[in-house]
Amino acid sequence: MEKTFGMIKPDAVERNLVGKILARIEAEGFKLVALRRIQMSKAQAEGFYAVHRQRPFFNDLTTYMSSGPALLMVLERENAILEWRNLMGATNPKDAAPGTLRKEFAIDIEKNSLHGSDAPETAAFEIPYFFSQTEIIS
Ligand code: IDP
Ligand code: MG
Repeated sequence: MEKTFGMIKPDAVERNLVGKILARIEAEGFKLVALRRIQMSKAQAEGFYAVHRQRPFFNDLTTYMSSGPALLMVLERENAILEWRNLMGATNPKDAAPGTLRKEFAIDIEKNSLHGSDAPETAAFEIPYFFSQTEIIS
């Protein structure tokens, strides 16, 4: 069983989409092994997205991510990292395949409703960025 880090971003929490998204996650065979609702600080968002520091969208992205509450999740299933990326769909909802969560819910390339780790090394950074070992219960 593999674990990945996921988020329901502020744009989706604000539009009351949490229940619909969690239902879909469970229906697709993921187990929610950790869950928390927070509003991250700008500094926390900057640390989380440090890999994107040089990108032109970094300041807007970290402002948006700290603008309201988000849901933090650790998801577990076989091949969780790839399967969660597949369920989310492409970063830009215009490119997201039918049936993906971003196709259904995302507003635009920035406010794209969901986050997911993109590789094992990323999950290994992102999970402990927000969760302690005792909060993750398989
Ligand atoms: P990902 O979330 O699909 O892994 P990344 O390239 O890692 O996509 O980008 C992180 C986040 O930054 C995206 O989910 C989105 O919110 C935002 N983002 C990515 N590219 C752009 C862009 O070109 N303009 C504005 N925001 C962007
Ligand atoms: Mg990414």
